[in-house]
Amino acid sequence: MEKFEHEYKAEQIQVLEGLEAVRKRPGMYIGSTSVRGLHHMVYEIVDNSVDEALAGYCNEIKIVIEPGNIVTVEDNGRGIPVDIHPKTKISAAETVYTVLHAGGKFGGDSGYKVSGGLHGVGSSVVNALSQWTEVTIQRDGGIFEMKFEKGKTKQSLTRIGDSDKTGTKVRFLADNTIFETLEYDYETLENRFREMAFLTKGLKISIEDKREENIKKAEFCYEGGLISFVEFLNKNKEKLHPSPIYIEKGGEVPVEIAIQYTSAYTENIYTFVNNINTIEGGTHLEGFKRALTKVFNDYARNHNIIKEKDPNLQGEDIREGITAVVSVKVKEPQFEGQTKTKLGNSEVTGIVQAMVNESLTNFLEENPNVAKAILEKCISASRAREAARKARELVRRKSALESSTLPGKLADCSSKVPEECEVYIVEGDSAGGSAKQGRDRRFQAILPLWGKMLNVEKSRADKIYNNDKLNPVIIAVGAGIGSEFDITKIRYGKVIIMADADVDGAHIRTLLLTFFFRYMRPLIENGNVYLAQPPLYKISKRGIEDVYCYTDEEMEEKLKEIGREGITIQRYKGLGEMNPEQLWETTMDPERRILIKVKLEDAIKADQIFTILMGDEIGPRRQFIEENAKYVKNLDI
Ligand code: TSJ
Repeated sequence: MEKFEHEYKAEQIQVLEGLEAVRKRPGMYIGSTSVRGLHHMVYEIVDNSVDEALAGYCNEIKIVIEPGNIVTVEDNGRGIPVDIHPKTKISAAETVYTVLHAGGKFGGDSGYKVSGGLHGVGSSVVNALSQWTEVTIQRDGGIFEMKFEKGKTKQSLTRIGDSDKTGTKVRFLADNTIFETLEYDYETLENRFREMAFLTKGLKISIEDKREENIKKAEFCYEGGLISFVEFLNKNKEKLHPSPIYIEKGGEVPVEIAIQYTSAYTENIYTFVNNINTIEGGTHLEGFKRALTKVFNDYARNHNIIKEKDPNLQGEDIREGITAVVSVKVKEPQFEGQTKTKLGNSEVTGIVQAMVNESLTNFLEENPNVAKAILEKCISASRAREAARKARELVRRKSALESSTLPGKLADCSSKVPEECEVYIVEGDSAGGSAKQGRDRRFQAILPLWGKMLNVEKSRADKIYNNDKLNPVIIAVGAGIGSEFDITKIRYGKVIIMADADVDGAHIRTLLLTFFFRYMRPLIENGNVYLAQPPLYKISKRGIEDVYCYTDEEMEEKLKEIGREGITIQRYKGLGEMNPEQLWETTMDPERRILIKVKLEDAIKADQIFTILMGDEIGPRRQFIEENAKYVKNLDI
């Protein structure tokens, strides 16, 4: 008996030490303590319910955000087991919630746990990083409840009533001493849950945001799974074949893929591992691309669509206009890359490749009309690529002869050392003029943008290259575009987009981000792209220096400090309203300015928004413009 108690204490101490470690270094467990990490808390809890759904015992998950940023997640699964562990005298439920990495120990494991996926964390981490948590479980005819504060048990599992239902409900408030903000972004959550519903066929996920008087809510359930996902992504596009191609295969590494081609010129391939969006791609994407190239080339040759003497179609020709979702399940995923969203498991390449080779070949043989429609597009892409290459060679030869090739509007800097040089891409001539006068010309170059906005999605590389708005950007950056982009040739270490904080400014930002994402992705991955942040307000008062405010909140704070007596407030509607000195002081001086480094996720978001913005449908476009102010704010996070 003595020994028994001793063991009990030792385990308890271990638990407390474990969760204390989580609170000491939260970033190591949840990725970051920014709003990204905050959202991760919700995903972590929801993933437990998704696992229950994958195991086949749950078909509904409800998420509610209450005033005060309290989150509730509820499912109709079996309920976390409540039986008491004979050795620890603690219920299975409490163990799951207090012991690091305790998930999945109780059988019923789907094998490909999404929970703990990205950062290898579990519900105990959420417990440790919450001010408080309440867990309610219905099973075995009863309702059970347990409570925690900052990871410490305040009430062990207690039976509080009877119930003939089953399910698990978790209600928690994230810890404001850990996270920089507790303010969830409804849209981010909504998008993630839509995505999860697409990835788990038949699972109903609802979200409700009750924080403001006007309640936002959405409900997602897709019987078509990935097919519905691709149809959703292609909603505003012209399709080359009526329904998505769907292929799947079970086994050690289950693979599920849906593909549909459109008349667009870009490729949209989304990849997931254990339901986590691998935005940096990886071995599964590699396998998919290789198989796609091989299958279409083989088909084209076997059916004499390309002749013996003709060269093979290239991968990029075959991916022009493709929309695809690739979802794989991997037991021990290795995540690499800048944001740990790149699959590293090398065995996955061959598995996906073999599966796509076989299934897609069969599909094309059985659907010759679809094969024909896609291959026509590939061949025309290949011809356009060839024509573009010739056009570029002409340009290059010309530029080798003429010595001055930089765009006329570019006011270059005197330094030629890329690491210390910056180029500001500025919308509008008047702002461009102020920027030229206000800059430090030793290391700051200014490129004013003018001309017609180009729809990147609806244009091929040759058109992009010759577009009057984008060509100067390409030449100024100096490293080419697309597969020929060479990061070692960039002329500036920082490429800074400077646009107004209004709808037009957001438009130009979105265009440029989409362009960089599509045609100079390494520039974003390498962290060379920035957004300048001009102030929104200037507060002037006699006897003190002018105070610039970059957000509404900052302005409120500053007004509290300064008081409202004898002040004038100027609201800047655009960069053009600032004189050169003001622009330098507030937005360009490295000592004082605020620069936001663009992350790959920001660019992806811009790219998705771009499709809506440039799509032919009026509805989504108006909606975008209405929600736009918010998007600009989100980018700042
Ligand atoms: F872990 C948690 F607290 F974060 C949490 C778990 C939160 C939420 C909202 C749901 C869940 C959860 C867990 N839902 N469903 C389950 N299922 C189990 O834990 C479970 C149930 C039965 C059996 C069994 O073998 O009988 C096994 C497991 C893992």
